[in-house]
Amino acid sequence: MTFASDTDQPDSTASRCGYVAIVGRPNVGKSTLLNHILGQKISITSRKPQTTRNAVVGIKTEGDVQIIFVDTPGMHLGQQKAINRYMNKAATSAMKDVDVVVFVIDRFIWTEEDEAVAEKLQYVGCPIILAVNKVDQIDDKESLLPHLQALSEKLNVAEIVPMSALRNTNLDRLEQLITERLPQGIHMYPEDQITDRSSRFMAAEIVREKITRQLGDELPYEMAVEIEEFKQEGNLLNISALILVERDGQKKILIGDKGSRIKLIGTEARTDMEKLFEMKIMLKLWVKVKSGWSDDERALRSLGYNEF
Ligand SMILES: Nc1nc2c(ncn2[C@@H]2O[C@H](COP(=O)(O)OP(=O)(O)OP(=O)(O)O)[C@@H](O)[C@H]2O)c(=O)[nH]1
Ligand SMILES: [Mg+2]
Repeated sequence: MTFASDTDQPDSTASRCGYVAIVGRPNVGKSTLLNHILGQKISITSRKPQTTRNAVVGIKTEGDVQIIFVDTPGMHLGQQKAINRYMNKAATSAMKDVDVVVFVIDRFIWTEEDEAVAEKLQYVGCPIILAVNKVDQIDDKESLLPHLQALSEKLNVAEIVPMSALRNTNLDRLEQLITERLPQGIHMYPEDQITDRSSRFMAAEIVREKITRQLGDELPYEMAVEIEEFKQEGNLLNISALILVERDGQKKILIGDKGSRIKLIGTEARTDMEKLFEMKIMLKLWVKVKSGWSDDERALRSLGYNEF
């Protein structure tokens, strides 16, 4: 016999919740994948490697399932400044204590940095799903199959999913494979929460994205953004951001002819911020030279590159 109170109870065994780390070398499309799975821009992206600097959490809740994704900085070799060490550490640390790892690679390309990621992954205890991204850029689709076969022989992964983050191809399949591997449990975040990052962090990241997109080659990663003011007055959000560069020449490039470049960066950033915060924004940008910040542990900590 079934009593009313029994059937009214939510089915606790149906509820799933877990952590998923998105890892890989720089520029393979990790942040694009997170944004397209969430259907909202949480993590900044660009054509340039080393765009993501901090682990960024994106939360997707659909019915009984909550997936907590952690987008990570691309793991890289070679550069040895404090900022590079920070980024690699943030990525390595995000792999620990998750329920699933999504290892993203770019089509058939396999570099020593991919190899280094694969080596690190040998020590994670959870299932690894290999996401072969950017397949929209493969003309000869027939060539995909033997390649996937070779990867499955070489790597110890639970699943291999060819996909295109940018074109939303096969993302539902990836999500399904993730969901199957999540533990049962109650949800950690409210249904409508999409990230654990603060509005200030998001604002700084938007400015950094616009600079990276506009000036990536000319300002090789030697730039940081600090929010100095973040204040709401009525319907207006006042944001003031300080852009730190390493050298005087970089400041000139960033400001541009008669301030044209910085103005464009400001306009683009403001548009994105108005969308994200659903409010009118007054944005002020300042540029300051602070040489050595990217190799100075203390300066990094004061810029928020300290916890993961
Ligand atoms: N054609 C194509 N381009 C893609 C795809 N996914 C990402 N990209 C592009 O690849 C570039 C890098 O994407 P990101 O998402 O910033 O890469 P990432 O792995 O997060 O890079 P880092 O943060 O530097 O580690 C961007 O120009 C994206 O538009 C895809 O499926 N197809
Ligand atoms: Mg990224």
